[in-house]
Amino acid sequence: MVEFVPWPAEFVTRYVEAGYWAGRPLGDLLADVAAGSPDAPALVDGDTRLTHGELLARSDAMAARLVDLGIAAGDRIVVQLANGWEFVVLTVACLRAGIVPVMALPAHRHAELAYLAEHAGAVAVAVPDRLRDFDHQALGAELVGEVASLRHVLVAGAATDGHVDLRALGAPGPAYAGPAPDPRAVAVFLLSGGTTGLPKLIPRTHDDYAYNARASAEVSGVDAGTAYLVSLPAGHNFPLACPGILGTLLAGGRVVMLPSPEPERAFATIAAERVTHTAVVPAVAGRWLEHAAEHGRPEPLQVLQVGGARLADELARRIRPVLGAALQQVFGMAEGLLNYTRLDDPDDVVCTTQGRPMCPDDEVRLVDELDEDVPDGEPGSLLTRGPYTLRGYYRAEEQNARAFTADGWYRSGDICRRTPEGNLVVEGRDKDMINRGGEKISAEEVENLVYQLPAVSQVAAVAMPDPDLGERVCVFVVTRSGASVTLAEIQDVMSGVARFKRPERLELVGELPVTKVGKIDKKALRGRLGES
Ligand code: J2J
Repeated sequence: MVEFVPWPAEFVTRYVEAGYWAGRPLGDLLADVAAGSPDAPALVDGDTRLTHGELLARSDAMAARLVDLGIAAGDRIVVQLANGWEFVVLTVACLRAGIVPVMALPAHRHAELAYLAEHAGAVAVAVPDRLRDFDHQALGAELVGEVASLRHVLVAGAATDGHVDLRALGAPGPAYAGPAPDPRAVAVFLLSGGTTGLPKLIPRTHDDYAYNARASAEVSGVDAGTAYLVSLPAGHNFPLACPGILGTLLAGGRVVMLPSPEPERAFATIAAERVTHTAVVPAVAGRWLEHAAEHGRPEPLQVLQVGGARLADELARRIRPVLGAALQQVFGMAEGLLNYTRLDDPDDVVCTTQGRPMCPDDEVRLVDELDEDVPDGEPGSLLTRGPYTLRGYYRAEEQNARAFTADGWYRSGDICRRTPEGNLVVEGRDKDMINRGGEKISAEEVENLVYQLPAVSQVAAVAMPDPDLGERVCVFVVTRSGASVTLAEIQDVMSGVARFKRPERLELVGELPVTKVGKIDKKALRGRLGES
């Protein structure tokens, strides 16, 4: 079994007794649904349509073939797939056989994938053949040459060079008949939003993730009649399990996969597939509002979940009138805690708050710098524990000492205020992260990369406000005397990481401001950006 920081025994007892942890692996729960309504539609990707029975059969066939390849329960696969049926079948196959997917993003490049494969000790990487002019299959081959544990490249598309054809693995065939995984074991690894130089792995167990998905489905009104559209990258926690793919499948509903949230195609798909629910980030909600104002509503959409970054109140208020769907704000994190506005909340709550915890046993504290609770209504830094919130990142003792209190509270780094009726409003953050349209970027990671340039003496990455994406990355740079550096050179030195992390503005300065304790004063730097 993969090691992770366990919940203390008294919490385990509490979560089991309250019924949050059902003691069933996710794959078994999905099999129950398939057994109960085998002919109900489960998955749509273009012309590919699978019922719940067919989805399970394909996943079980894939699980059997993965095992034949020598991939065993507890082994890790780095998954970097576009939103398509292969993503869902592979994920379910892994859940059935206890193989643990590490959820990477299509935007990731060599640096992230090599690190993830190495850190997780992955035996395989699953990639598209090509995507947006990038040869993922070639990158996969490179990784196998570099990372000692990696043995297989699984390719969704035209596999070459002895790589494994993922679509063939998912063709109907003999089903996996091995043991089901332990419900307390890790089911998937998600990636942390990133405040450190390298992304951290978030272990989610079968018990906690199944609860995450089931309870989310209930809170967002997802049931057997739901058609849920996935247009955010499927490996993100939000579209994967809040309620996303897993919550919809567990409820007996139908999942519709689309590679991007581009409004024209998304609206056409919503109409053609009778989509009832979907999830977007605020930047996408903004584009959908613009599109709808000109071309009409995305009918028959009923519920639009918006989360991942702060939704401006003005935008929130336009959603129902312009898009014709109920808004549900989601303030979530891959580490666990999910806050939702409820579908029967008054408009004011839905449009001006980020909701409240999903579970009665979610514990939330808002604290000051000394970890003392702030008075009611005052902003404080959010600490949380609960039945689906991790107790530690995977193999990250040093970071865990900083990211968790001694008694197991996770420090989310978000500054929130609690309204008198108990909803949270996100007011800012005290973590060194940039939130570019919902994609999280660690300032430290950017800085480490920029320091590779010999001309750079000092660098600070900060969020610059942006009308479309909320924030973009700006770097303030002090060069060595006589040296110079350009934005193009900085972007170039970052060519081995996801494009969304690359700075989009460079400010050359003579020196960086420092705080009283001698740290770079990023607040002052952000202030300067606001002025220009
Ligand atoms: C402000 N900040 C928000 C919101 C997340 C559902 C929804 C989102 C995520 C997610 C997720 C925010 N307003 N509504 O996993 O299941 C910022 C906070 C938070 C961080 C977590 C889900 N919703 N955020 O965004 O792990 O700073 O998860 O701590 O990617 O996003 O990022 P991530």
